[in-house]
Amino acid sequence: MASELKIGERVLALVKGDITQIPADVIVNAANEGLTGGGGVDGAIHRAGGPAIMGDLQRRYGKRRQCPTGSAVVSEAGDLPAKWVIHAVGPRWRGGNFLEADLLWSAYRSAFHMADQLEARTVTFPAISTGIYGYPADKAAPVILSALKEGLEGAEFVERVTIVLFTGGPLAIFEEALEAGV
Ligand code: AR6
Repeated sequence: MASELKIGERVLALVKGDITQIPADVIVNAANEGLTGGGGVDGAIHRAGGPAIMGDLQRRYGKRRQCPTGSAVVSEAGDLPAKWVIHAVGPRWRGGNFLEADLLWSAYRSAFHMADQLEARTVTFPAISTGIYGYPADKAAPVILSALKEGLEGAEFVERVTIVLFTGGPLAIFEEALEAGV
């Protein structure tokens, strides 16, 4: 099964693991619109990174901060093995007729663009929206892979993007989608 796609000198890779344990210039978080922290990967990132992340979000974006679905913001990474965390907000799955694919695409493209502007060379992404927000992994995988492929094709700095899947099921689904062609 394919776990890497080469795009010229650049690479889109899939790995199984805990995103908080993998060093990268930028770690992308699956956040909510209020940037309040929460469960899933968001909880894990704030726990592992420590209070510096929330403190920095507060400083940059204020108490009433809002990050609309499909967009992203940046903070420092605290104790995580990264320079920055980019907090991207994916859509809740509502059956597929509520622009979910467009919003998921936009969350990935916004986060990617921000990482490239920060001159990141390595970026890790979780499978945004596919946990608490209920987006089926088999429907999310082609959207996510093509958004990141397009990002890599136009990148100035980003050389390696890794999608970190927490469990084996989603990893197999992403591998299959990569194999099927992006
Ligand atoms: N490393 C990598 N992936 C992980 C990790 C981890 N440590 N932990 C979970 N995942 P979710 P969402 C996977 O629910 O669906 C929060 O409360 C998980 O298995 O984290 O976008 C936010 O504050 C799944 O495949 O994010 C929002 O309110 C994927 O990460 C809401 O959840 C995304 O699952 C966002 O929901």
